[in-house]
Amino acid sequence: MGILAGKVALLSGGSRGIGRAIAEKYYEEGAKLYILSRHEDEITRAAAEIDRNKEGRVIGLACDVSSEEQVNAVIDTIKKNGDCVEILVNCAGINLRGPLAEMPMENWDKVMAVNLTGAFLLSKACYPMMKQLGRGKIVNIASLMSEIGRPTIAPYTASKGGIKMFSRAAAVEWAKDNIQVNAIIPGYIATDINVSLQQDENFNRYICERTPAGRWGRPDEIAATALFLVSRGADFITGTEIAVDGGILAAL
Ligand code: GCO
Repeated sequence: MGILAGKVALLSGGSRGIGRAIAEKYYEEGAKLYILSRHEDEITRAAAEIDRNKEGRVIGLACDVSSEEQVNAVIDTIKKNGDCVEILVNCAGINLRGPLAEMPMENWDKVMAVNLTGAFLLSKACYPMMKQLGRGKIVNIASLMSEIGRPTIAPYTASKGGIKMFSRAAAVEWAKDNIQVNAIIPGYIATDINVSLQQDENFNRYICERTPAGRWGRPDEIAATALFLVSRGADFITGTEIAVDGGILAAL
């Protein structure tokens, strides 16, 4: 039996990339999963693929995490199923790149809404269940951009700086409820969000040269840390960040 058997986990951004890898890892460890994405067919397909043993242990729900109404609808569904979320992974993230001087306000608002407001809404919505249960774990996916800047991604960088501090704020407020809140700082990971960067020869070379490990990271390497953070061994870890980045932060 896996270490998450009997536990219910809710993951935003669960259909692709890092969120998908974490969902697969938690599934292997026996959790019942609710995974979210804005796109209905994508999330239904992902749920069916993750639920390899066809146990009905993965439920895909369409949800725009920046909508309080849609987040509350997800929580209602979970409660109607008689489930209680013990683990929340805030992974939904978008990046709209472009020079700051020309950045449309719409792009700023969208990135903030998904990357930052989404984590706030989901955390707030899950809190009563965790409090009632007497324990909970929240893992927020931050970024190198929680620590450093890079041109052309100002909204993303601001949102990821924000998620780090939101994570700490929730951690100190909910520690008394036995809820641990931490963030992971992924380095450059080979996922859909970074396809254009990997295809850009110069950028790709830059990343491989600047990352001491000499390569892009894999989503399953983030998932391994996301599993540790929700395990019993991490019960006294809260309000902190773990970089899984091949050493790039140490080197920059
Ligand atoms: C970028 C990327 C980011 C990073 C990631 C690093 O443009 O730099 O889009 O998504 O890959 O956040 O931690």
